[in-house]
Amino acid sequence: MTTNDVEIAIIGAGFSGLGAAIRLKQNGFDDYVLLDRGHDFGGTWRDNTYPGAACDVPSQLYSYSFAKNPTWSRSYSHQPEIHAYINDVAEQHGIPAKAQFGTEVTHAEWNEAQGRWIIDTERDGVKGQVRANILVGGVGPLCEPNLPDIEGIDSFEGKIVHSARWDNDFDYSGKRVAVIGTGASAIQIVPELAKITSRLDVYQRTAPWIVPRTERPYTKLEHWAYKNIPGYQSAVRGTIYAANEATAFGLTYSPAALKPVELLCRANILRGVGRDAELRRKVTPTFQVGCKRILRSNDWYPALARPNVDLVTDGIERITPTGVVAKDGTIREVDVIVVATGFHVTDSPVFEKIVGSGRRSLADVWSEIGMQGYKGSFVHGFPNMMLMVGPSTGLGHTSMVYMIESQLNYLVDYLKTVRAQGITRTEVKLSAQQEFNSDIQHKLRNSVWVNGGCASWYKDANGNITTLWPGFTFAFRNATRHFDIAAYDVVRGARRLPAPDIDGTTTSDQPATVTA
Ligand code: N01
Repeated sequence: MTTNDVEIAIIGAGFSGLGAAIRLKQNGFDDYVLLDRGHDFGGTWRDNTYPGAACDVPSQLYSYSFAKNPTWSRSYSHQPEIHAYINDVAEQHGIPAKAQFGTEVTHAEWNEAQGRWIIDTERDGVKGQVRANILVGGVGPLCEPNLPDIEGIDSFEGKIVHSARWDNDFDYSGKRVAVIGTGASAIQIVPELAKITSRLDVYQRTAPWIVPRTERPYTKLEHWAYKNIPGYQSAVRGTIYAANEATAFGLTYSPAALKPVELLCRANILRGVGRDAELRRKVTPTFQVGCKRILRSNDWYPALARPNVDLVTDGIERITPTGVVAKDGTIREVDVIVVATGFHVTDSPVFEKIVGSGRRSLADVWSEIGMQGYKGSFVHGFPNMMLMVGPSTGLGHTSMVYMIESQLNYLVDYLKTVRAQGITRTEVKLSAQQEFNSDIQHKLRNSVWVNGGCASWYKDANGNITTLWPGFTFAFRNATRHFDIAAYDVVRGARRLPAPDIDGTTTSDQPATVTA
């Protein structure tokens, strides 16, 4: 087994983990490692390669503020371009040398005696260990595919593929395909598959609200302006940001203010479906706009109106070896089932692998109190660990990269404080965490997510919203500008190494031997 001793271990090389690595390097924290099970940077933008995968936040805002990209080809970017952007940024900042790809974190446990995290890894079947004073979790909430628990699904003899684990080597053309789900992923997949499949059955449980997608290629003049006019790109970015924040007001405090959005969605339905009254009825949502994520598409409704596409709203009774049986008894034989059923967000299997004080995992703690943390970053019982895109940081209206960069400010200030004050152990106070969460729940009480009459992945098994940041994102930016040490119990002093290892053997605090 190989071991690697570092000051900081970052898990995940998506927008969060890469951003952390860059900001650490810029601020003189060089003793860190970046672990990722994939083979390059990008996280969810590396993994989601389904046809039509694209971002529904404008390109100008969906990028790091410190690495603006004047060459985005379109106003909304598609997955290959975002994936390439993330890898380019990593190269420009010299991060690849710090990354260990193909490295799965199998377990990470806080060792109180040693005052550090013991992180077990596996790479090509070879076990390794990273020991770090501080753990930064950048695994993201949309990484563990949620497979639907439908009777008989395991008996299906054709091909089953999840939207986030797309098989690009398989030839879907001419096939009979069933798509389960009508969320953000499905509405991008279906229009593309509809063009090439012989039949496409779309199983809808809940119709989503969908606004038009104002996507277009940038002109040469715009590209010139982004490159050559100082401040122009920042001004465009700022304008998009401000417009999006207006939606935050409606979502959190006054759902009635979202009526114009609903009218826009209704017009989108009329334009896309035309005269087919039955299809219009099926695709018109019955909950308040904004309660689930508002989607963006111009081609979803026209795709549903195609003669080879059938929108099934009767629900799925079971799956047989050769097809899908709807609740009305109709059997539809298919060659392929696409499950676009989202992710384990509030019940991620990753939570079982992260074990804090008293050998209690995140799954143990959160199964009792719900997915709670302090400022989306620290969790009581998990010393020296900061989560990126942790509880209460999700958004329904603007770019997650803005939230990530806010957390990066907090991370850097935390590390500077720890270094300046000789702090060896930091744990958020339970009282601070509880107060923070009561405030979040108080702010959510009038929100559309609570009152809009829908079920969504924003809610946990108890119906509580533990995923979203209520209100304006600049409030989160302000809350995370400085590390507020008063909210934490800290221990100062020298590190207690060498010390007995987790398995009883003795380790020394020698420089790293890198996992091969
Ligand atoms: O997943 P979802 P997603 N039987 O959870 C249905 C981000 N994203 O992968 O609504 C039948 O939204 C479920 O039905 P219902 C974005 O944040 C961003 O599409 O629960 N159906 C729903 O229709 C997004 O919110 C982009 O009734 C079942 C669908 O499956 C998040 O990822 C692009 C079912 C799941 O929708 C997740 O989106 C793509 C069952 N047993 C994704 N179980 C951008 O553009 C679930 N469903 C940035």
